[in-house]
Amino acid sequence: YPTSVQAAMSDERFAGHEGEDHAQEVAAAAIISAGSILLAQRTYPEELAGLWELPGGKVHDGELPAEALRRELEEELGVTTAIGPRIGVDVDLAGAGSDSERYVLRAYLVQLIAGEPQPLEHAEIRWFTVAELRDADLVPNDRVWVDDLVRSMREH
Ligand code: DCM
Repeated sequence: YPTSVQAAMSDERFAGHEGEDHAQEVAAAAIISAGSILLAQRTYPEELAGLWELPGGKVHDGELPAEALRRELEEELGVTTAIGPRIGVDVDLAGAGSDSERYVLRAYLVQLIAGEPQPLEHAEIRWFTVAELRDADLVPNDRVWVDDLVRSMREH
């Protein structure tokens, strides 16, 4: 390679593309209304079936996270939504894919614009109060967000 390209290849920004920066995103929705949050009960895989989650899914190639989340909520709940700011920390998903790809799970505050939420791909959906959220059987990844969600629920 020419010297200029070699310099670029040894640059830490270049090296970064093969490491930390490469995680695929899973986007999840914190739908909060009248002090309650809408959670969905998973049907798969076996170890997560019956547990409650913030609905959402994988961001496809070429999609922005907000676009992906709007699509997933249309598919899963049959609703039109507006995606707001991030809430809570990034969660590393070890081996969420069938490949060796790394995934990071991120939550967003989401507003319902139109439609009545339905469990199109979940066993059940239900509105949880703060007390019910604290008591809920959440998927392990989502448990880290509970305090942030409660704070936001108390503001709504
Ligand atoms: N996931 C999660 N919490 C959420 C949404 C998803 O832990 N609120 C995880 C479950 C899967 C991965 O993200 O490992 C992809 O989700 P799905 O199987 O729903 O596409």
